[in-house]
Amino acid sequence: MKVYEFKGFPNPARVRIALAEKGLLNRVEFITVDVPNGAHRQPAFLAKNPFGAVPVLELDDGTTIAECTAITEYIDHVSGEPSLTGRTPKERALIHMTQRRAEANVLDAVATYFHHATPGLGPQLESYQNKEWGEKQRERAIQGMRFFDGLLANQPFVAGNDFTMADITLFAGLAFADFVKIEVPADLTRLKAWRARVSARPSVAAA
Ligand SMILES: N[C@@H](CCC(=O)N[C@@H](CS)C(=O)NCC(=O)O)C(=O)O
Repeated sequence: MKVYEFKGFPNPARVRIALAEKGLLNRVEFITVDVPNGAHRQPAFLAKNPFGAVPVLELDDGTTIAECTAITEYIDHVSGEPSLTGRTPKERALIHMTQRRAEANVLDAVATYFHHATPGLGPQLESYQNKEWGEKQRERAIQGMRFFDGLLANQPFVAGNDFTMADITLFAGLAFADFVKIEVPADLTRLKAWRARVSARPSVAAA
């Protein structure tokens, strides 16, 4: 398997964490796509992901899989423990619901702030920016953080008792928030405690 990525970027980090959780890091060849210099918008990479984004997983038969959730589904079913996407219909539904909420309300909101209300990837790559929309998404990200802080009042991880793909997405969202200087509000103590617990996982340290 190959993973096309740019190390340190938030979405590639999601896949690295999932691979590490499953003990599969050594089965993957990582290939750097020079995103800051626009390599992801060149034909060679667009042939792998027409939407021009990393990460992309390439299987040995040449199949390419983009979108972290889809990649995580694949990884999760290549090897057994721990399950990141759930085993029962109910677990799977709750994990996917929570993952999507973390993605839309934290990670993607922060990304939109980055691309629209900051210099983002620079003038060559940020051909359209809407500062007002970006600022709005910053507010959305903070509301999202607040939502997850509330959720953690009753459970150790965001989708229940176990660490899952939903925690990975939220963690990547908060890391991106740090990078763009969106602070987690001081009163969100449960979210901060959850983050400290997740940071201590070897898979997260390795990413
Ligand atoms: N929904 C996608 C998001 C992928 C994504 O936005 N990746 C960023 C890097 S963290 C990227 O490639 N950005 C390129 C750009 O914005 O031009 C996923 O889950 O993989």
